Amino acid sequence: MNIQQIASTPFTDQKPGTSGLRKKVTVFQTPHYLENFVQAIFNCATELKGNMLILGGDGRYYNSDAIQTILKIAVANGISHIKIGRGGLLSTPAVSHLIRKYRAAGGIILSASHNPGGPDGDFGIKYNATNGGPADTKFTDQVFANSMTISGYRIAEMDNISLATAGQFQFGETLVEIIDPVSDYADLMEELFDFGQMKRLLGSEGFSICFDAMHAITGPYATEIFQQRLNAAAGSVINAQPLEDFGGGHPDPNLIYAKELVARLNQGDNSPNLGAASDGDGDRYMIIGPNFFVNPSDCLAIMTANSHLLAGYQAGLKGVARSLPTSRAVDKVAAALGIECYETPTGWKYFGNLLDDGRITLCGEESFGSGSDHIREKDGVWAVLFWLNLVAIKGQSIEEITRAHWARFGRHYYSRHDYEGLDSHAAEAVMAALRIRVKNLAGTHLAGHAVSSADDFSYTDPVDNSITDRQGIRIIFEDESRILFRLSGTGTEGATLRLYLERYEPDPTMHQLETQAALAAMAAIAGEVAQLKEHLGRDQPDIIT
Ligand code: G16
Repeated sequence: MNIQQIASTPFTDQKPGTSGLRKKVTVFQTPHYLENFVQAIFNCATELKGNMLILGGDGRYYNSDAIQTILKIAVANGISHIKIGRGGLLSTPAVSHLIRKYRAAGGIILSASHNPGGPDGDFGIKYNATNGGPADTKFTDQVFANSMTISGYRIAEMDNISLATAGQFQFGETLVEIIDPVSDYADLMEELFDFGQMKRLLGSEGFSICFDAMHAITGPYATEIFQQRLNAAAGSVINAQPLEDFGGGHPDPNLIYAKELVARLNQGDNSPNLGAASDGDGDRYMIIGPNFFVNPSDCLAIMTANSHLLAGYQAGLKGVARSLPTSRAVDKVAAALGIECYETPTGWKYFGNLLDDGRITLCGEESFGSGSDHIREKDGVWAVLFWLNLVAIKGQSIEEITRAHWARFGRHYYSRHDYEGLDSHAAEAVMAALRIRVKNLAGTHLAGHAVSSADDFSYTDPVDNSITDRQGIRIIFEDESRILFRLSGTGTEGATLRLYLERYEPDPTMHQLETQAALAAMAAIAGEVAQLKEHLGRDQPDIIT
């Protein structure tokens, strides 16, 4: 096997964000761009040498090309065994599981998650470590530093291999295996949930589901699990074929982008009983019932309150965690259960230590993600199975389960307002001004609402004591309402300011309000405190979820 050493010069913009390096496809196509970054990963993850690597992606445009390139660099860097999903496909949760199951040293996932794909769309690359979870900030900082000084990369001189069918190839010292992307993951799901119970429900008169794979990675997974293993009716999984451009859609499972699903669920008596959608790489999900949406923060709280009913979680929960901007609905449940509830910065990587240290069993985020200690990623299909199994056990609808939860724990009205495509300097100016403003807010009143505390969130990891600061401005009111501001770390163009609004309502007679109406006072306070109109020239968000 001939190994070439190719000289290259550093790119200055290869700093990973909330979840890996995300850029336009055209940026990744720049000569040496992908190669430099991948070599920087191998330079830092020295444990990969002589060990196993898992490799796959969400099937978006450039996925197959990138896999061939990464494979050649991996061979040249002495990786002894590489497992690649057939067709170059692997969901993010499946990669996490495969790393753990086969004791691989790490995994490379090609995805820009819920961002659109295609030649003018987005691409991304993430590295997951030996525990199966997203590499921590210490590692991604090292990769960034390495990318800034890199002088070249090693690449094996070999032809492209066929990814189309399962099989094995030997290249020098490296065994390359093309594997079924679905079966190991589907087997794991059978261990965690009661497939018999769900089969009976799906076989009963008048019960049906609709899973919208949004032409992204979960199509093959959902088809195998729901239609083959659980006998859901043919056609229960829609948009099941992964496409390079996601069919021109935006593979983000929310009420705005999962339009076809929402229309099917809102067609009266003929509506399926449970609707679900998942994103580009299969870690996000949305759950809806007929004319009823469950916000992701409530999802985590409801899962926490009911997990003891599910086969895989009957031993009880060690603890739970949520990211800072996720509503505090789960905090109420944790308090009732007498378990710890951790508050982390945004980014699944911050749950890794808590999971590895056995401190938590469930965790989740407002950004349509929930997960458990079965892997080290959030997991869309797992979450949908959790809900389906819960419906089978309780014999209640999604809406009934959610309303009963609110009646018991109170309702957290919650919404996220996104201001997209901002000039980065203007967005930074909003945050800089807020950092100053919050210093003096505690003990004051904003539009008649008493502020109990206000700060820029700093997180001390209880396991390794590492400190991550400047993670978001939070203003907390005496009535338990909250306002938070932070900049997104996953965009590829300009900046996105996220404003998170929350109001706690313990009184069940007040649980019927429309969400935006319930949060109108908080939205007005937020606009005033951050002087959004003055800084951004806008007073309305682009996206409300
Ligand atoms: C990623 C992270 C999540 C985070 C989300 C949004 O999800 O894994 O932890 O909540 O981005 O991040 P931001 O608010 O910085 O845009 P995904 O599904 O995009 O990989």
